[in-house]
Amino acid sequence: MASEEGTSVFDNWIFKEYSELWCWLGHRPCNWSALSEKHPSSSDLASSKEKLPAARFRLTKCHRATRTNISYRLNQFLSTPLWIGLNSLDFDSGWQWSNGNPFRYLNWAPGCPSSQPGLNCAVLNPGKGAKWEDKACSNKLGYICRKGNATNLIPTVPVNSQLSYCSNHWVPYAGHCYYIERSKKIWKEALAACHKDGGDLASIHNIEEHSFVISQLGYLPSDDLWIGLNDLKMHMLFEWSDGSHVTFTKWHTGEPSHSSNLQEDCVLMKGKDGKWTDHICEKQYGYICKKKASSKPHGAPEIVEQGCKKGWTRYGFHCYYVGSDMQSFTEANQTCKSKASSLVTVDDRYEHAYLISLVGLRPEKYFWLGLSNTEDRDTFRWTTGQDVRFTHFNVNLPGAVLH
Ligand SMILES: [Ca+2]
Ligand SMILES: [Ca+2]
Repeated sequence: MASEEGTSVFDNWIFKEYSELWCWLGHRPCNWSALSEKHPSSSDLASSKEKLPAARFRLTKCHRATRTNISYRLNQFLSTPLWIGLNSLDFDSGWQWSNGNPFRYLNWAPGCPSSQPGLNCAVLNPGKGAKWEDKACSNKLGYICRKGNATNLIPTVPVNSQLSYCSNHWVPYAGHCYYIERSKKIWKEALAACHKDGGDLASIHNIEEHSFVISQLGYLPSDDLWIGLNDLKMHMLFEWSDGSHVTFTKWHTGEPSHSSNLQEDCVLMKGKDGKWTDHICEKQYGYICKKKASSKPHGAPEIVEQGCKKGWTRYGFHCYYVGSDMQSFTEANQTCKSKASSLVTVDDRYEHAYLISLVGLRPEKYFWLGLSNTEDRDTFRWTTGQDVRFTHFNVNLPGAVLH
């Protein structure tokens, strides 16, 4: 943070995150509560957990300075823009923080970010109420570093090793159930519909959950679907409707656009990558609901489990069992045989999706299928001998048959 001019005073100031400004005068640190000019109910803000960045600073504990001389110093020494971690250097995405934190709070200066190309990095401009502006990244400017523990922002995803159950149209993943509803509703009615079904509009907490939603729920590139993210309560601060922490964001290029003439307070998932965009809540779209999974099967799955032994689950005409001990392919094959079954075959993408829902909850990373080329190096066969009609090999695999 060193600056050529005014170093002695400038160096005595430290920005702490975005919510508080600390000053050092003599040997005494002074804590200033951050208030926003825009919000009249400043006492509420000051007491809330989510303090807004400082547009004005209120002196609380510093005995050696007055508001006037602090304002004077701020203007005098902190009037040059300073780089912060916000950037749009990934041209396929919207603005993001360089440390991977979710971009959920917006504090742009009026007219920013501009539509002009090439302005891909953000500065905090103390001369303009500490608001953010977009600038060409090649500018040489001062900067603010942030040190410390960001782990409180890393999601604590409960590892649910128990199988979880979802009824009817809900699809299970990691202890929750999800479904896409394409009947169009305004955001609030979509939320009410999810509530009525015992859930909430979907919240998405990490890249894995996001991938699950766009790959396993029947999500289409043509979809425009409401999710739970919104900034209805506090403008420019995005929250999940289910009250969970915002740990992850996946914005489209140029989003959130926070257009000032249109009140865009609700978030849609759209496009082939399912990225997010803030949009007008009163427009009608489909939506995604999410709820906690049950640890016990509901009525319907119990019926379909009929005909399977305890610990096995049923899909279509077959029963499935996921072994939890680590075995070689040959051992696993033997284990299945000893249970009067065979290593699994995958007939189609639906069965494939079912298997993902079975193993998605498990701590183990890899599971043997019944597919191998142990008999003939050039041909993959199912151990059951049935025809291979569906494969889902990873890119450039299988290596053995590529000569
Ligand atoms: Ca908004
Ligand atoms: Ca928008």
